[in-house]
Amino acid sequence: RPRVLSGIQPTAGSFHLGNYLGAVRQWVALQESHDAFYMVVDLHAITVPQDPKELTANTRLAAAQLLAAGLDPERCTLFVQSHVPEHAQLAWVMNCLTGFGEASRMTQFKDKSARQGADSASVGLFTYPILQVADILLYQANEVPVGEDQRQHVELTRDLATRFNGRFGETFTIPKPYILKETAKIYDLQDPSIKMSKSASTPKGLINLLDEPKATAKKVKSAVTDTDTVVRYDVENKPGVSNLLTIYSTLTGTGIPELEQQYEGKLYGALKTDLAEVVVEFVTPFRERTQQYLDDPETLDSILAKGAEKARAVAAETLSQTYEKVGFLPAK
Ligand code: AQP
Repeated sequence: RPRVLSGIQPTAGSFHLGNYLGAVRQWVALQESHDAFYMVVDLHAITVPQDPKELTANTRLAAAQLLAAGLDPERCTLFVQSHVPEHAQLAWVMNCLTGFGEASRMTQFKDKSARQGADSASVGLFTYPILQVADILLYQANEVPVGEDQRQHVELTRDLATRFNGRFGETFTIPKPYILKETAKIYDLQDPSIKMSKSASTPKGLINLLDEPKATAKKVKSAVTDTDTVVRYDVENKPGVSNLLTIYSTLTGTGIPELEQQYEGKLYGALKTDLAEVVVEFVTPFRERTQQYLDDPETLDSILAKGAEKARAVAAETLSQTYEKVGFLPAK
């Protein structure tokens, strides 16, 4: 079976609809056909300041949400990044292989550091993509299911893997991004020109899956559309409506042309009211399942411990090959 690897940050507490539709939903599907490794990336989280207690709680919360979304520890390997020390170890080797200019071209760093003020951004935030390179290469992943915003980091991974293999001999599998066109980018409900994001979206533009369903319904109903009235998928001219159709279609499995037909002659209000119901139907059981996992932290921690053990077996093997290729004297 081909292997997949992906991760999600524990930062903000609740996942948002962009995280779910752009990434986690694909993770659930891929555990059926792939040897799947999924992790909560707490090392990535500390690239921006975190409250330690919140970080611990949010790491469990992220794992609980992944299980609630449908990850099955019998069918995939679910773990916490810091439980597998090889991530940081391989990242160092990869840091030393990356050009400063090459790292400076990563657009996510440019965006995030501009928001924080370039001088206060950490060096960790700058090297974040290289840690991601190590995450992927450690597992010899063939595919990396992510949203469009991560494509550049997978490209960097390909470049560095190719460079390492060329310089030291065949070591790493060259991975490919796995990005579904339809849900690659879910947009902010209030500003459909930007992606839905926990750091850039306003509260009204962001759907957090764990929020009160009533508040969520309200946000859907007040989503920005346009001055036209026709429900039609047209990203260029009708980005707001198109975004709503994407969300509707993915959550219900109804094709967009069918939805266009269903809302022919109806106004945006009808679409929004129905979509609000669809979203509430999705988030209500999701919230309940998440809470059930949180209510039993021992079981949750033991799932993560087993996952880390499985992950370490693979990661340790790759790291030891890498160290040998680089020429580190083996420890006796
Ligand atoms: N709007 C989105 N549409 C589609 N996919 C998205 N992803 C994030 N936003 C969207 C995908 O979610 C996965 C987990 O991402 P992450 O843990 O890196 O979260 P993030 O990128 O920190 O999420 P945000 O909200 O985008 O955070 P900020 O604002 O800090 O950048 C990834 O696969 C990502 O592609």
